[in-house]
Amino acid sequence: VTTHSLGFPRIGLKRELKFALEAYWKGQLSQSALEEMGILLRQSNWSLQNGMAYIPCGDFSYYDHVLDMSLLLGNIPQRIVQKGGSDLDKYFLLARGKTAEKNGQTQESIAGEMTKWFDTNYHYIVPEFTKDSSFHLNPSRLLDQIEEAKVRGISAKPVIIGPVTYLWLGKSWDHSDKLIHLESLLKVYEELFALLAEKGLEWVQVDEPALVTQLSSEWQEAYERAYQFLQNSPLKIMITTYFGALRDNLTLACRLPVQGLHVDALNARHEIDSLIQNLSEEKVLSLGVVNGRNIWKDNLTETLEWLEPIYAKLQKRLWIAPSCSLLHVPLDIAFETAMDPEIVTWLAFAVQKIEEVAILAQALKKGRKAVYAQLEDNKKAMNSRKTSQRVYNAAIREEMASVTPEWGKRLSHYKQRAALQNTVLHLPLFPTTTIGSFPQTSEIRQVRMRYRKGEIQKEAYDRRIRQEIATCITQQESLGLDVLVHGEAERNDMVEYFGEHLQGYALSRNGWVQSYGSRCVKPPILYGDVERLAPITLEWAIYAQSLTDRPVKGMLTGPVTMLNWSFVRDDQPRSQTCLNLAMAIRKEVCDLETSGITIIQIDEPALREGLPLHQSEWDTYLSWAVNAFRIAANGVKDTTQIHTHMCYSEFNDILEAIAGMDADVITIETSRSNMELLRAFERFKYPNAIGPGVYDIHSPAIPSQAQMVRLMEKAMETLPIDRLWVNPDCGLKTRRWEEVIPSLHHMVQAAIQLREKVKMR
Ligand code: THG
Ligand code: ZN
Repeated sequence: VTTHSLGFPRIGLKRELKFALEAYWKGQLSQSALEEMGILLRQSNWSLQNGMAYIPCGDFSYYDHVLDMSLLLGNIPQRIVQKGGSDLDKYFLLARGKTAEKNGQTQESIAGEMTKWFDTNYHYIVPEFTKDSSFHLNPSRLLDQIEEAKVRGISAKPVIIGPVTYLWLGKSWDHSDKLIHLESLLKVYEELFALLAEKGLEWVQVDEPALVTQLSSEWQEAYERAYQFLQNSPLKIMITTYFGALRDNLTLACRLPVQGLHVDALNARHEIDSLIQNLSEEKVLSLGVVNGRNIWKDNLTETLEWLEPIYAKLQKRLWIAPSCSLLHVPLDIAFETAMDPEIVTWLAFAVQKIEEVAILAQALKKGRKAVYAQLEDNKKAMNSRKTSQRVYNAAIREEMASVTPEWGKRLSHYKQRAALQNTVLHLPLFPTTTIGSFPQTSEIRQVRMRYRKGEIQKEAYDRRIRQEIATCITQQESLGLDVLVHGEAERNDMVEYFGEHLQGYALSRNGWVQSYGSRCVKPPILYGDVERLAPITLEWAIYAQSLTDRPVKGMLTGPVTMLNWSFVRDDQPRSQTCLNLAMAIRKEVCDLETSGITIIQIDEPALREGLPLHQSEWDTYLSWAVNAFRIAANGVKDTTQIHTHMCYSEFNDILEAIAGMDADVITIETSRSNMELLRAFERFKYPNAIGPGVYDIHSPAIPSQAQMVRLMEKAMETLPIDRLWVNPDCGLKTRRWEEVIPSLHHMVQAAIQLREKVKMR
């Protein structure tokens, strides 16, 4: 049995790459020093994967591996090429853009679009195509890394994205058919494979995860064409699929004239028998047996029970690996010295997952006895997790069993509620608000960090946060906003923040996972039944409300987002974990209401990205996800106004579910799409109130009053004015006060102007 790894985290244990990149961008680090860091990280990654027979090469990236692929294929948009500069300059320009003043106010960014990598929390830069796209091989980066590996004696397996998936991931700017480019792309791949073979390489890993999605016959046929074209490749091709089962593409995948096929043996476990039958005798089958996306230890004995007969059948033809690239998990559990030691024994990060693959291979080759001690340790860990008092909470289980459909229903219909809320809230037409967070100064970040390290006492910390809340409220009052927020100075990442305050969650110190470019998240680990032991946000909300007569929104993260942005338990269905989270949040919602908070916002930015890859599973997911939101939100009186917030556009296909959430107000990201998104809401006849973002917070530009009036007038064409709110399109924590104050001033003035205009009509 041959072992391999599909890809490895590249950010570094202490996020070395992040800091090097950010210093380089600021001009504080030279290009050669940045590249020196790249060499160190690759070297370290290769040695950490040393137990594998084939080690990935080319999976390292300075920003994003899809962007690397665009460079490799010479697919750089003209607007970037025109700017000139080195390859690295162009690379970062396409990744991050550069905002340029135009006519003194509006700014133009030339960055590529970013979107989610399948159903993960990783974002890639979208390849761009037009009917005139052309490609050429630009292999120096990859070849350099291969040379580097060779010098170090690494048995490298280059990793690239396959031609069909590369096209599938991209966007056609002129709506021309992307598949017209297949032939010209294939010539570049052919040329690349010839070069790789010259380097003496044996295998190339060609990622084709699009094979786990629902493909039209055109795309299926593209697969046939692509690999028939490449079938005389001088090196062996391992097509890798992950994140799902092959389903309708199973026989297609087996038929492709390549030397190996990798499948996700967790998501496609039920297909493996059929794969073995369909795959011809000379082909290698690589099974992704260790979950590359979650952080639980694999049950090695169970996996072996299943794998041993397969090995007996396939012998040399069997390879094993993690299910996907380990990019989606943190690097090494060994450094989590502050975590509950019992929970640590249940976890495997990237380094440990490689070890697991190695142990499985040993057991297959030499018998379980050869790894007796490791298997016994693993059994102990499995048993500890299964029986731990930390996982089961009888009271919570009982409560969950008592949930009835009533819990998910408001008392009255939206129209009645809206009327009742008016009598309590007295909001003007076009009420103005923000999404929740205000700028996080480095000073306030430091205060949080020092409090966490025990360098600041609770009293001093509370005083400092209160001071920040007071400043934030004063600012909003003087700006004239109608519905205020406390500003979230006490929060780092929202999901991490709520994770820290809920029983059933463990937090890592160093569990960084790349989200995009130099940006990382530390997903909290939901290991057991979740319980809210004490109110979480109440104290801050009450304090903020005590400072003003205007309503202050309570600010919570919804159950679906908590689920999708955490590492969650795999011992029960996700739907049940989501419901469990919903009940904890519901308690917070009810406490806020009881304490006099009249508007409560429950954010669900991750609702859409949690959609299963296969459309046939959408309805089931949306049904339990929406239900969980409703359980969290709907324990309130009619007079309490529930808001929700979502970013990342493309709501068109899930509008029914969004309406099903029945929030009184939804604030969404629309400013960049110039309100296009609202058409969908109009077509669908979305029944409740909407705050279409009029201020693009992702840009440092200060939007003008006129610009925002224009956007709102566009919104008024499609939606009734008494159901429109005026707000930015996302939270303001990444912006600076100097940007936020004039922008919000313009926004409030825009609302005032709109009210005047309506009065005149
Ligand atoms: N929280 C979580 N997941 C997310 C988002 C989030 N996924 C999608 C989207 N938002 C990703 N966006 C970002 C934006 C900024 C950062 C990370 C993800 C970021 N991170 C800090 C960094 O890398 O320096 C670290 C933050 C920290 O100290 O905790 O800036 O909002 N869970
Ligand atoms: Zn947002």
